[in-house]
Amino acid sequence: MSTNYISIIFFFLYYCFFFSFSLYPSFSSATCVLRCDVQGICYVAEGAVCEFIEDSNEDTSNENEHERHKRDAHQENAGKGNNPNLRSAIFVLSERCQNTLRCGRKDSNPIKPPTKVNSVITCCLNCLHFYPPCTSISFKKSNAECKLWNFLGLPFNHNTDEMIYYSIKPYVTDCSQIAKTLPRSKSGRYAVAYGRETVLVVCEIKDKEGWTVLQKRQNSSFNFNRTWEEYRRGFGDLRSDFWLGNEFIYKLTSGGKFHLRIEAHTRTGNVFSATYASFKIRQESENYKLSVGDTIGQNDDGGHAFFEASSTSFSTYDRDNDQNKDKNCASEGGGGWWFRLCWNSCYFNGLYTLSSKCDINIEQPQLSRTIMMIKRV
Ligand SMILES: [Ca+2]
Repeated sequence: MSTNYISIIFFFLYYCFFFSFSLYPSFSSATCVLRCDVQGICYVAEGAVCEFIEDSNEDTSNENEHERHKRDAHQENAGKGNNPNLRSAIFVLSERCQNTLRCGRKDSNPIKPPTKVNSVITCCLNCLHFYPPCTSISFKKSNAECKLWNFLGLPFNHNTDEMIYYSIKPYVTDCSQIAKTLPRSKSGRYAVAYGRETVLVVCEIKDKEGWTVLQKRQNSSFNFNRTWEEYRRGFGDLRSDFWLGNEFIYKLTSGGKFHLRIEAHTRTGNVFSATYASFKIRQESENYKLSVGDTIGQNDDGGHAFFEASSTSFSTYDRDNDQNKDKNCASEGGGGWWFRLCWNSCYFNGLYTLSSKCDINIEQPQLSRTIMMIKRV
């Protein structure tokens, strides 16, 4: 199938997506869709509700932008982004963040110095231009100052009468699609579509393959002994230690086939890793039951130690779904996981200091950092 046909299908799905939202007046009234053709000319999509008029005089005073144009000269005819497909995005008027993991935290500085632009649309276009890492904009009405940000949602203590915040609504749903659509993308945080929401995820991108990170721990200091609700919604900080959230993992993995990749570092400096042929979890009413395939990597080791068995339910200290009648495995070692009979304390979310029972080869290591990530296949 040629790229053009794929683009047409994308646009069709995209419009269906948008018009399905237009059934919700409160949402559509805050939605503005910008479309950019292959010549890089952008316009407001038909049927979209925008509260401002596009001004074609883009700010060109920024030296870095100029340098970027020169560097990306071969893409000039296709617009200013990494890929013309991704220049078509919905900017959704940001709502206040209630969940800092989903929305991302406001970084202390914008991703580039503020610029003066002619309109908020120009500011949005600049964000598309730098997507990724730009995922949202702020536009100050009084002095037309445009800032590009790497977070989603309106920050707290913010006066919306003076400022406009918009977030991008992308139509990529995971890091695999980002790596394919954006050939020069690097590991980092990206915005992906998640039903009606836009969420930030962490992508590990190697050899043009994108992995969506589900879990990351860099040391034992951050508390992973959390409630069912916290594991359901996700917790932590995408820039350091986090659990992406069972509900998100369920919805993501139910939409395709994924490989799972895990890596565990021990305190003694060893690394255990494995790639599994498949990974999926069921919905909450089925306790996010695990379905994981066999390991497939050439140099896999220790993979068997991390999952007691497929078809085990997720448990937390306040929700016992394991098959041990005498106790709650999650209460014993801390943290949420897919426990069966509690013999495995080598799971990634437990108390690292109690993980000495890990039975990986002949060693009995304590974990020092771990990562779990999935790739669409
Ligand atoms: Ca039990």
